[in-house]
Amino acid sequence: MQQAALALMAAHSILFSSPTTTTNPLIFPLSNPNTLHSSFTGVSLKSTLNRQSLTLSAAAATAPKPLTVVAATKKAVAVLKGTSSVEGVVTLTQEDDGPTTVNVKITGLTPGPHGFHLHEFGDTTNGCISTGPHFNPNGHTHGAPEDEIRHAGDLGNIIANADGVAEATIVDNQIPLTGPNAVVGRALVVHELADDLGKGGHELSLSTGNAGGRLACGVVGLTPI
Ligand SMILES: [Cu+2]
Ligand SMILES: [Zn+2]
Repeated sequence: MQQAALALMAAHSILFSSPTTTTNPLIFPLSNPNTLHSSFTGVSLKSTLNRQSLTLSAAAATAPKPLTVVAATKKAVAVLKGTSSVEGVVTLTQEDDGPTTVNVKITGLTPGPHGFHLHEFGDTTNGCISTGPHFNPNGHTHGAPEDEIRHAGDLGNIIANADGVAEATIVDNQIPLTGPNAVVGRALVVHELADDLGKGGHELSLSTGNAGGRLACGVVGLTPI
Protein backbone atom coordinates (compact mmCIF):
# COMPACT_ATOMS: atom_id res chain seq x y z
CA MET A 1 0.00 0.00 0.00
CA GLN A 2 2.70 2.44 1.03
CA GLN A 3 4.86 1.45 -1.89
CA ALA A 4 2.00 2.09 -4.27
CA ALA A 5 1.44 5.50 -2.74
CA LEU A 6 5.11 6.34 -3.03
CA ALA A 7 5.14 5.23 -6.63
CA LEU A 8 2.14 7.41 -7.32
CA MET A 9 3.78 10.38 -5.61
CA ALA A 10 6.85 9.87 -7.69
CA ALA A 11 4.78 9.70 -10.82
CA HIS A 12 3.02 12.85 -9.75
CA SER A 13 6.25 14.74 -9.21
CA ILE A 14 7.44 13.67 -12.63
CA LEU A 15 4.24 14.91 -14.20
CA PHE A 16 5.01 18.32 -12.75
CA SER A 17 8.66 18.50 -13.63
CA SER A 18 8.87 16.82 -16.99
CA PRO A 19 5.70 16.22 -18.94
CA THR A 20 7.48 14.89 -22.01
CA THR A 21 9.03 11.90 -20.26
CA THR A 22 5.74 10.75 -18.76
CA THR A 23 3.48 11.34 -21.71
CA ASN A 24 5.23 8.91 -23.99
CA PRO A 25 5.27 5.80 -21.78
CA LEU A 26 1.71 6.42 -20.65
CA ILE A 27 0.39 6.81 -24.16
CA PHE A 28 2.45 3.96 -25.59
CA PRO A 29 0.36 1.07 -24.19
CA LEU A 30 -2.84 2.69 -25.48
CA SER A 31 -1.42 3.13 -28.96
CA ASN A 32 -0.81 -0.62 -29.26
CA PRO A 33 -4.07 -2.62 -29.19
CA ASN A 34 -2.17 -5.80 -28.24
CA THR A 35 -1.33 -4.38 -24.85
CA LEU A 36 -4.94 -3.69 -23.92
CA HIS A 37 -5.30 -7.14 -22.30
CA SER A 38 -5.99 -6.38 -18.65
CA SER A 39 -3.22 -8.31 -16.91
CA PHE A 40 -0.59 -7.14 -19.32
CA THR A 41 -1.66 -3.55 -18.92
CA GLY A 42 -1.34 -3.89 -15.14
CA VAL A 43 2.20 -5.18 -15.34
CA SER A 44 3.08 -2.62 -17.94
CA LEU A 45 1.83 0.24 -15.79
CA LYS A 46 3.72 -0.99 -12.74
CA SER A 47 6.99 -1.23 -14.57
CA THR A 48 6.42 2.19 -16.05
CA LEU A 49 5.98 3.66 -12.57
CA ASN A 50 9.13 1.93 -11.30
CA ARG A 51 11.11 3.27 -14.18
CA GLN A 52 9.85 6.74 -13.45
CA SER A 53 10.91 6.42 -9.81
CA LEU A 54 14.40 5.48 -10.91
CA THR A 55 14.45 8.36 -13.36
CA LEU A 56 13.46 10.71 -10.56
CA SER A 57 16.21 9.44 -8.24
CA ALA A 58 18.80 9.75 -10.97
CA ALA A 59 17.66 13.24 -11.84
CA ALA A 60 17.69 14.29 -8.18
CA ALA A 61 21.23 12.96 -7.76
CA THR A 62 22.68 14.72 -10.80
CA ALA A 63 20.67 17.91 -11.14
CA PRO A 64 21.95 20.68 -8.85
CA LYS A 65 18.73 22.68 -9.22
CA PRO A 66 15.92 21.46 -6.89
CA LEU A 67 12.38 21.09 -8.17
CA THR A 68 10.61 24.38 -7.78
CA VAL A 69 7.06 24.02 -6.53
CA VAL A 70 5.20 27.26 -7.00
CA ALA A 71 2.22 27.76 -4.70
CA ALA A 72 -0.81 28.41 -6.87
CA THR A 73 -3.17 30.99 -5.46
CA LYS A 74 -6.51 31.37 -7.16
CA LYS A 75 -8.85 34.28 -6.54
CA ALA A 76 -12.39 35.01 -7.65
CA VAL A 77 -14.99 37.66 -6.94
CA ALA A 78 -18.76 37.99 -7.08
CA VAL A 79 -20.60 41.32 -7.12
CA LEU A 80 -24.05 40.76 -5.65
CA LYS A 81 -27.04 42.79 -6.82
CA GLY A 82 -30.77 42.30 -6.86
CA THR A 83 -34.01 44.16 -7.20
CA SER A 84 -33.74 45.84 -3.79
CA SER A 85 -31.05 47.95 -2.15
CA VAL A 86 -29.20 44.83 -1.01
CA GLU A 87 -25.76 44.58 -2.58
CA GLY A 88 -22.34 43.29 -1.79
CA VAL A 89 -18.94 42.02 -2.82
CA VAL A 90 -17.65 38.56 -2.04
CA THR A 91 -14.10 37.39 -2.69
CA LEU A 92 -12.97 33.79 -2.78
CA THR A 93 -9.33 32.74 -2.50
CA GLN A 94 -7.78 29.31 -2.55
CA GLU A 95 -4.17 28.17 -2.12
CA ASP A 96 -3.33 25.04 -4.09
CA ASP A 97 -5.89 22.37 -3.16
CA GLY A 98 -6.64 23.84 0.25
CA PRO A 99 -9.94 25.20 1.50
CA THR A 100 -11.50 28.28 -0.06
CA THR A 101 -11.67 31.43 2.05
CA VAL A 102 -14.78 33.49 1.36
CA ASN A 103 -14.80 37.13 2.43
CA VAL A 104 -18.29 38.60 2.50
CA LYS A 105 -19.54 42.16 2.79
CA ILE A 106 -23.20 42.73 2.02
CA THR A 107 -25.18 45.87 2.84
CA GLY A 108 -28.86 46.85 2.83
CA LEU A 109 -30.07 43.78 4.75
CA THR A 110 -32.54 43.61 7.60
CA PRO A 111 -30.66 42.95 10.84
CA GLY A 112 -30.22 39.27 11.71
CA PRO A 113 -29.33 36.04 9.92
CA HIS A 114 -29.70 35.52 6.17
CA GLY A 115 -29.15 32.31 4.25
CA PHE A 116 -26.05 32.46 2.05
CA HIS A 117 -25.42 29.86 -0.63
CA LEU A 118 -23.48 29.00 -3.72
CA HIS A 119 -26.11 28.20 -6.35
CA GLU A 120 -25.59 25.93 -9.33
CA PHE A 121 -25.68 28.32 -12.28
CA GLY A 122 -24.05 31.62 -13.09
CA ASP A 123 -27.18 32.58 -14.99
CA THR A 124 -28.99 35.77 -14.00
CA THR A 125 -31.10 36.20 -17.13
CA ASN A 126 -34.22 36.01 -14.96
CA GLY A 127 -32.65 37.62 -11.92
CA CYS A 128 -31.47 35.46 -9.05
CA ILE A 129 -34.13 32.82 -9.79
CA SER A 130 -32.21 31.53 -12.82
CA THR A 131 -29.17 30.68 -10.70
CA GLY A 132 -31.02 27.41 -9.99
CA PRO A 133 -30.81 25.32 -6.83
CA HIS A 134 -27.93 25.07 -4.37
CA PHE A 135 -24.76 23.66 -5.94
CA ASN A 136 -25.03 19.97 -5.13
CA PRO A 137 -22.57 17.81 -7.09
CA ASN A 138 -22.91 14.89 -4.65
CA GLY A 139 -26.69 14.62 -4.65
CA HIS A 140 -27.10 15.29 -0.92
CA THR A 141 -29.87 16.99 1.04
CA HIS A 142 -29.55 20.51 2.39
CA GLY A 143 -27.58 21.00 5.60
CA ALA A 144 -25.27 23.17 7.63
CA PRO A 145 -21.73 23.96 6.44
CA GLU A 146 -20.30 21.73 9.18
CA ASP A 147 -22.57 18.77 8.34
CA GLU A 148 -21.25 15.76 6.47
CA ILE A 149 -24.51 15.56 4.51
CA ARG A 150 -24.99 18.94 2.88
CA HIS A 151 -25.03 20.63 -0.48
CA ALA A 152 -21.55 21.81 -1.45
CA GLY A 153 -23.14 25.24 -1.81
CA ASP A 154 -24.47 25.35 1.76
CA LEU A 155 -22.54 28.18 3.38
CA GLY A 156 -24.98 28.70 6.26
CA ASN A 157 -26.04 32.14 7.43
CA ILE A 158 -24.44 35.53 7.42
CA ILE A 159 -25.59 37.94 10.11
CA ALA A 160 -26.40 41.55 9.43
CA ASN A 161 -25.81 44.08 12.19
CA ALA A 162 -28.18 46.88 13.21
CA ASP A 163 -27.01 48.90 10.19
CA GLY A 164 -27.94 46.06 7.84
CA VAL A 165 -24.32 45.19 7.10
CA ALA A 166 -23.15 41.58 7.11
CA GLU A 167 -19.43 40.91 7.15
CA ALA A 168 -18.10 37.39 7.40
CA THR A 169 -15.16 35.19 6.61
CA ILE A 170 -16.10 31.64 5.72
CA VAL A 171 -13.54 28.88 5.18
CA ASP A 172 -14.95 25.91 3.32
CA ASN A 173 -13.65 22.72 1.72
CA GLN A 174 -16.42 22.09 -0.81
CA ILE A 175 -16.23 25.15 -3.04
CA PRO A 176 -12.88 24.91 -4.88
CA LEU A 177 -11.97 27.41 -7.60
CA THR A 178 -10.57 24.76 -9.95
CA GLY A 179 -11.20 21.09 -10.69
CA PRO A 180 -14.39 19.16 -11.42
CA ASN A 181 -16.38 20.89 -8.64
CA ALA A 182 -15.08 24.36 -9.34
CA VAL A 183 -17.49 27.12 -8.40
CA VAL A 184 -16.20 29.72 -10.87
CA GLY A 185 -19.13 30.42 -13.21
CA ARG A 186 -21.73 29.66 -10.56
CA ALA A 187 -23.46 32.22 -8.33
CA LEU A 188 -23.61 33.36 -4.72
CA VAL A 189 -27.04 34.24 -3.36
CA VAL A 190 -28.10 36.01 -0.17
CA HIS A 191 -31.62 35.31 1.08
CA GLU A 192 -34.43 37.15 2.76
CA LEU A 193 -34.66 34.80 5.77
CA ALA A 194 -32.47 32.68 7.97
CA ASP A 195 -31.39 29.29 6.61
CA ASP A 196 -32.72 26.65 9.05
CA LEU A 197 -29.75 24.43 8.02
CA GLY A 198 -32.05 21.52 7.18
CA LYS A 199 -33.38 21.23 10.71
CA GLY A 200 -36.52 23.39 10.64
CA GLY A 201 -39.01 20.64 9.87
CA HIS A 202 -40.47 22.73 7.01
CA GLU A 203 -41.14 21.05 3.68
CA LEU A 204 -38.34 23.20 2.20
CA SER A 205 -35.83 22.59 5.02
CA LEU A 206 -34.04 19.77 3.22
CA SER A 207 -33.83 21.56 -0.14
CA THR A 208 -33.36 25.27 0.56
CA GLY A 209 -33.28 25.62 4.34
CA ASN A 210 -36.53 27.59 3.91
CA ALA A 211 -34.47 30.75 3.52
CA GLY A 212 -37.13 32.65 1.57
CA GLY A 213 -36.65 34.98 -1.39
CA ARG A 214 -33.39 35.75 -3.14
CA LEU A 215 -32.39 39.32 -2.29
CA ALA A 216 -29.20 39.59 -4.31
CA CYS A 217 -26.87 37.38 -6.30
CA GLY A 218 -23.63 37.54 -8.22
CA VAL A 219 -21.70 35.30 -10.57
CA VAL A 220 -18.32 34.09 -9.32
CA GLY A 221 -15.61 35.15 -11.76
CA LEU A 222 -11.82 35.02 -11.75
CA THR A 223 -9.98 38.14 -10.67
CA PRO A 224 -6.28 39.08 -10.44
CA ILE A 225 -4.56 37.89 -7.26
CU1 LIG B 1 -29.72 30.07 -1.73
ZN1 LIG C 1 -28.54 23.65 0.30
